[in-house]
Amino acid sequence: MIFLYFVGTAGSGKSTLTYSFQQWMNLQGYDAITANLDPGAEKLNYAPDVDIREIISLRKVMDEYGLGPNGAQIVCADMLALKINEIKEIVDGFDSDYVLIDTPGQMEIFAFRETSRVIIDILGPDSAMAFLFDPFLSKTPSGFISQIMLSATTQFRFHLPFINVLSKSDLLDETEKSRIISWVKQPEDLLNDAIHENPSMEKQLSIELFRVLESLGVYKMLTPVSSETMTGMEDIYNLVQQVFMGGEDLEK
Ligand SMILES: Nc1nc2c(ncn2[C@@H]2O[C@H](COP(=O)(O)OP(=O)(O)OP(=O)(O)O)[C@@H](O)[C@H]2O)c(=O)[nH]1
Ligand SMILES: [Mg+2]
Repeated sequence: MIFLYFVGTAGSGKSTLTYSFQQWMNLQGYDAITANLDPGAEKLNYAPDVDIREIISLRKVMDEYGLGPNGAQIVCADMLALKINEIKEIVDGFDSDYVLIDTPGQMEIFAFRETSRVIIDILGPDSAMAFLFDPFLSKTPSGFISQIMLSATTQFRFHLPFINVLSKSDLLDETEKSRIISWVKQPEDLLNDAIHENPSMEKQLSIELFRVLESLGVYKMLTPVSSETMTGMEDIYNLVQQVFMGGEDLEK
């Protein structure tokens, strides 16, 4: 069983991509289930095969402990870790090749909490993470750099095979897309555009910073995807296959 976690800032398209990637996989004849790990998801635009909301309710935790939504999310994250064996049993029951995991909207709750590591470890050793770059935040150099930092932080926390995807890429025009791709390929372009956006950034940023992050593999590659046009689904699949099977195709 391969576990693929979709992580990204609020509204970056995690839930939609979890579902559309499952649909793409199923169409190709691969076996994949979806699991929602967000106890606070008010409305999901798909019906996950495994749903944490059936076990833990954010609303109930808020009422019982007299907490606001963010405090309650943290309590839920801890509860989730305590109930992870129960969830693992449900997931294992599906005996699927792939488990696509939709993570909480407030990404820091998943990315920065120790409990997530416990959850990932217990669910299964073959895990990878896809970090979604929000297309609107990615349009400006400063927004793009913030997301590189977030992606890097997440990679350092989990030490898992990692892929960066440019989410909802159908919402960007060709010029915007190629500018973003050039930032990934040429750190000099990113630095120049950042300084052009705000000259005072020259003091805060240096090309060495981008070079270090690039050489660590933090943002070497950014794959444009879209749940709207189904762009990039095959790329995600191939990247994950490379990690776990050395590129060999799964049996359909
Ligand atoms: N055009 C376009 N819209 C998209 C795409 N993916 C998601 N959206 C829209 O973006 C909005 C947010 O998508 P979600 O999938 O709910 O994002 P999320 O990251 O799960 O959001 P939270 O869980 O609330 O953090 C919704 O209105 C989606 O319809 C895409 O590929 N293209
Ligand atoms: Mg969501």
